[in-house]
Amino acid sequence: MNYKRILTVQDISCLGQCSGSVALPIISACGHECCLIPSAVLSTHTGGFTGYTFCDLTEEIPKIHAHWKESGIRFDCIYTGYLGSTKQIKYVADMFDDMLGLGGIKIVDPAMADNGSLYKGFDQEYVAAMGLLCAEADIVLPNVTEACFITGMEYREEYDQDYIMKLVEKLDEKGCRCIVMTGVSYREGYTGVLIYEDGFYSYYEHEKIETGCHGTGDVYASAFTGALLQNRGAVEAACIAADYVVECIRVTREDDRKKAERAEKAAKYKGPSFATDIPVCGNPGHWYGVEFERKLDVLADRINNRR
Ligand code: PXL
Repeated sequence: MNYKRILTVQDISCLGQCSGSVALPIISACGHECCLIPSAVLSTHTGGFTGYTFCDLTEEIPKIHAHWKESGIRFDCIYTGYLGSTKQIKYVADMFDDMLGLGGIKIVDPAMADNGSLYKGFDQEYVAAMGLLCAEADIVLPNVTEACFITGMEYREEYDQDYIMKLVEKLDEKGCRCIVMTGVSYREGYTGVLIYEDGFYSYYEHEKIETGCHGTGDVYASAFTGALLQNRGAVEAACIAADYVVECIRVTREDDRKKAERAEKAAKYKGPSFATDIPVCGNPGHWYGVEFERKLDVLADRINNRR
């Protein structure tokens, strides 16, 4: 097993099972040290909640950077996700320049859009800056929407292989060297990951669970990073992460009915609090994220070749 020191820069959504809150446990489960610079602290993520709080931590980044530099800290990998402002992208680029050890890897998940739209709070200036950060990365992990924003290509709900190839070509022209594009779906019921590396394409298709979950892009990128730093190549790491995400969505969605039944029983329970058969709340309102914790053991076992 490798034991690498990975820095991730992304927000902490205090509730929402995304970004920093999933990167820490997933990368740790893959056997690495995971250091986190929170780009912002939000009460929840922005996808579906209203009235969330947002504490911008942009100006903390150069201070943390300076302290670490002074202390001689280096990382084996810097992996970035949701960044709170355009200025942060510049600060991250500065860290790319002088916080990586020899052979250190730069992974950028341009977490800014999905389903044809930008997340709340992002604009074209942010998109342009993110495009430049992607050009500096060793590996980028966009979904189809993000790839469209970065390249300026029109977003389509339905497409063929030519469209995806064109998208990859344009990302390549922008300077992206290794591309792991998620959510590439050529037929109903299936989706997959397209990997473009050293001029070669690979495609890993897997089941598409119709009611997807929020935050799966972050779960995917974290698992990919953890696997890659355990000496898996980009293609294998992409497959490991895809299988993990599918399993996580399956457990989150599969027993919605069972959860609703358990919650109903728990709500009706009138027995003593010391009883051993108190019904457990089923958590049926879990619409905001994916229950990635329930399959962490499977991911760790696969990374350790135990399964
Ligand atoms: O999952 C991406 C993400 C991360 N962080 C915040 C978000 C989102 C997506 O909506 O709002 C704060």
